[in-house]
Amino acid sequence: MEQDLKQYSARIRTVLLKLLRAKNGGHLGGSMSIIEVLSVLYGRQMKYDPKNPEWEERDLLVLSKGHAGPGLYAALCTAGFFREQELYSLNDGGTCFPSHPDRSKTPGVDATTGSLGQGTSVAAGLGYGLKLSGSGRFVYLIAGDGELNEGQCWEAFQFIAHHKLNNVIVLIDNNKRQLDGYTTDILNPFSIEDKMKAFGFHTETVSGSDEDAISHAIDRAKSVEGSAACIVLDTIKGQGITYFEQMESNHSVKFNEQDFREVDAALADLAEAYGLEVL
Ligand SMILES: Cc1ncc(C[n+]2csc(CCOP(=O)(O)OP(=O)(O)O)c2C)c(N)n1
Ligand SMILES: [Mg+2]
Repeated sequence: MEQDLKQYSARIRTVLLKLLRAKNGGHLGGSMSIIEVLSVLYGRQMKYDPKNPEWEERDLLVLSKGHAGPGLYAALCTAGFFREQELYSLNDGGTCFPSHPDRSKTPGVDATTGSLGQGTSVAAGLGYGLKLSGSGRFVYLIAGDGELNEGQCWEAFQFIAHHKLNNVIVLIDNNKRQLDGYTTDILNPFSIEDKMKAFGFHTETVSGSDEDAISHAIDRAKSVEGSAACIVLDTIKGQGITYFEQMESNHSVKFNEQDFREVDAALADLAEAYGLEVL
């Protein structure tokens, strides 16, 4: 179904913030930076059926930066895979919503991830298998910029490029930060776009907060022939709330009183700007 993507992003971000508020915090920074791309994927680009999560013609998403599970759950919830109330068991014993995605537990989750790097190989294998079977389904891979420190990513990318897997759309969340600092300080990735080009990918960089730009880039990536495609998303860790964007360490936040106030203010702003349900 065609969605107003700004509105759709606001709905996903609202579900995420309410969830984190209920859990006194969590993996905020890397969840916030992928809200817009998730909005484009679930609001426009991907084929799926929330009533039939195992639908054999669906497209697949591999969230290789699995610590952003709460962001993915918020998107799946908004897409109708489960009710918001169910989400509030996040991280509890026996939950269907572990902090990192588990395909055996959560409707709509296509790949189990969390050990950084591994999802890139999963996506490569899924894409290769689908290609061999002549399927037209797409695999969307979301990897983190810090995650690219894992050598495994580069093996997988080489494989995807070598086999010209144009059914695997590689999306890199370039939010410039990883767990405990800036990527340029920890292990400088230099130009990710140049690297992916050198690996043989059709590559472009777009603003990761601009849904239309992301969607058009995905349209172009899907029509690439003869090579694989990569989109580098220029994002901000904590994207969407200035206070959290500027927070020194926003990877996993345990909310203090000020943080709760900022979350409440952001939720009120979203509700007003997008006519969302009053909290
Ligand atoms: C193999 C492995 N090593 C270390 C970690 C711990 N870890 C979790 S998130 C993270 C940083 C990831 O940074 P990035 O990919 O930039 O993701 P962001 O938080 O910016 O979304 C690290 C090192 C892990 N999950 N897996
Ligand atoms: Mg990062």
